[in-house]
Amino acid sequence: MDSLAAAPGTGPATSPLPVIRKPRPAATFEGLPKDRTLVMGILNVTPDSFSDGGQYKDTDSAIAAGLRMFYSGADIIDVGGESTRPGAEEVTPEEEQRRILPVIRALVKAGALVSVDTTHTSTAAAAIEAGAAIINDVSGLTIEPDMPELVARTKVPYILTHRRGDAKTMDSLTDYDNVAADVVEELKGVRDKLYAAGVAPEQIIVDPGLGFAKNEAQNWELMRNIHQLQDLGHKVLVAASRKRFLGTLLSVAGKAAAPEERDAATAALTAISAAKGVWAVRVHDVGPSLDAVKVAARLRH
Ligand code: PMM
Repeated sequence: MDSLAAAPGTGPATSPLPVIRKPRPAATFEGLPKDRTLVMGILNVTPDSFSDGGQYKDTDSAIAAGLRMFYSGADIIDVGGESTRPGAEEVTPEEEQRRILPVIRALVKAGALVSVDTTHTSTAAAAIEAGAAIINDVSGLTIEPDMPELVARTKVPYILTHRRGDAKTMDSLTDYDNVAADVVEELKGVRDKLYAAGVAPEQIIVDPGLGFAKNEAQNWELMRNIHQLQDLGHKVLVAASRKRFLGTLLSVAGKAAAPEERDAATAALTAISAAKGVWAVRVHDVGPSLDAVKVAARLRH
């Protein structure tokens, strides 16, 4: 059996690395299932992500968590090295790459389809070199102007997330006339920058950016009107997993539910998103969402 990392690759889920199966050819974007909504598992290799804080802060435990998600059926593993939660501190691209590149290489070697969650062009380029097949950029192109050129040149799918401002300012930028219509208009504006750089329409996946410059009511309003994003003609990704608006919904005696208490509500939103025909959901807890998308697919067909 080939080992993917320096650490021994045996043992149950509680040991540093799960059993590592034989390396397989990496999955391809074109090879993803087309008869149901896809499940993207979240792998934040950060010490400060809001919802799984500190869980995967070293390479081996991150690889182990990614492999567990892959073997439990995640279609895509989304690997990120910088927390994007409101108020988070920025990390340098060098530190971000130090965290994520070994993890990406190991998951690709195991046969997983990996997306890279980054706002930095240099990190996206290095991740593609390491085998990542999708760029997941939550910046909405507000940070690095050369990202469209990289997307055009590499021809990889690109997740275009709606947002306003940065991690420090977004919570104060929630004035919309009509949140769904405004998000669609603003996404169109950013999409035009991608088109101008030569990115093809089928490369673009749009994301409403739940929680990024949206208050609780606006997140629900966007979920209710997700068809308006679908009408843009691109694939749509919904990333609601463990977000603050779910914590607020599930509050008890005025106290928001903790992130790890939001997984059932996340799976409920996955089922609803899948019933609405979105392309993919991005979630922390892969198993229940995978069941939910199968239920929705069975009902639809
Ligand atoms: N949210 C976070 C991180 N990455 N990517 C996309 N495409 N959409 C999102 O809404 C999104 C994202 C922040 O949440 P996390 O800390 O749980 O990863």
